[in-house]
Amino acid sequence: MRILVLGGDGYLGWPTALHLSDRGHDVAVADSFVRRQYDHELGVQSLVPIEPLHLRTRAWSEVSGRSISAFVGDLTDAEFTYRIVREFHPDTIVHYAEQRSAPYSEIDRKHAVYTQVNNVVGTLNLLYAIAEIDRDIHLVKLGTMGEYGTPDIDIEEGWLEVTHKGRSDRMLYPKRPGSFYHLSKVHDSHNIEFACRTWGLRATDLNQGIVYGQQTPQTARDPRLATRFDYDAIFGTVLNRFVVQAVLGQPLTVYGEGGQTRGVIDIRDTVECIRLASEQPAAPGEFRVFNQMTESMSVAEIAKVISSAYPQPVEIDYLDNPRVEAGNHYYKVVYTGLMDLGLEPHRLSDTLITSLFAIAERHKHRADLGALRPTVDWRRTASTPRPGISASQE
Ligand code: USQ
Repeated sequence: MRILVLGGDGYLGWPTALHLSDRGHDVAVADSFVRRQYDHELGVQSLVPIEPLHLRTRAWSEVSGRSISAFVGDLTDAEFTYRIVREFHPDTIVHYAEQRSAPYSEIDRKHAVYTQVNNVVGTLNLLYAIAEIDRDIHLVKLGTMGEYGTPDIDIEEGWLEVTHKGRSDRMLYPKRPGSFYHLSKVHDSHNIEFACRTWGLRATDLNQGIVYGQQTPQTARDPRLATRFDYDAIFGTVLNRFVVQAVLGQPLTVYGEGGQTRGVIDIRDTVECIRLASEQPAAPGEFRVFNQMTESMSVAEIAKVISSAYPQPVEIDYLDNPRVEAGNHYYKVVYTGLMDLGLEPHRLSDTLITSLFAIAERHKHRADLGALRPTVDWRRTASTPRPGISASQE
């Protein structure tokens, strides 16, 4: 199968491209390198060093004998988007090419506007490109569990059967997201569903939970194939951050009392979910939704798991929550769709945590302690992400 991975230079896009290539697919990646620019903007870097894309693809062909071609450009540039779809002519497009940090989108007006324009317009250009070039292309789009928020009822897989005043309908599950970033994915989901209904496109929307881990069997084959490991308060996600904080001898930063519960997933399962969804596509006209997570845990539980797995004593700091989110809430999610396609989940285990500690230990000299504390406050309309660094992007 020919698969085009958009955002193929990122934390998950790169390992996904390798996994699909390893499984015999013809893979191309497209990326604008904006993720690397956010590092410059915020004055941070991935804990694990990463190679430029052209060296990554060269290393992969040396190691595997397989080639991955690369396109450089931005999906908000419609001409670029049409060109890559026409030139590579994929069977499947895996779409990771979005600004994916909630805190980044909450820095100030500029970052909120940037996030929504970048994500929504990029996806809209892509939908038009598919509709005009080949409606049979299957779109596999990365959404987020955060689209749902934390409703006081069970979370279904994308759709909800509603009975209201004696009548029933199958409706998109109501969304109550918790940041302008998460909202951008809600808008995408609605646009994609509309495109499926109107133009007969086939799409899978993957509502992914918080990813943890840094290695897949393919990235582990050569240090030049490594993917990012973010630990800063803007792009680092909770479990990976706690691992790095423990290794640095810093307190784990639990926001609020840590009762907020989220779906989580191992990076090795992420790449496998993409393969399964690609190889078993949605039907023409179908907007298929899967909840891409393998277990749920509260932030306090994650902190406990990390602190008990680490051999030295670990302190936990309960900080005033900079976000606006429910602290203690009901959380029950259906996530059977991907298992029905064949996913065999890796649950969070001591082995994985120990190997993450080892990765963090190896690179801890690259860490910047000043990047650990949260600086973006949801209640304010303008935050300074790093003292001394003024964020500017539009
Ligand atoms: N949190 C802490 N301490 C920290 C960092 C985070 O308590 O040091 C808490 C947050 O308040 C939040 C939870 O941990 O309740 C998750 O935060 P996160 O930064 O790990 O993840 P989030 O902002 O939700 O975003 C990440 C990815 C995003 C993806 C999302 C999946 O960056 O792209 O969509 O996870 S989900 O969380 O299911 O929406």
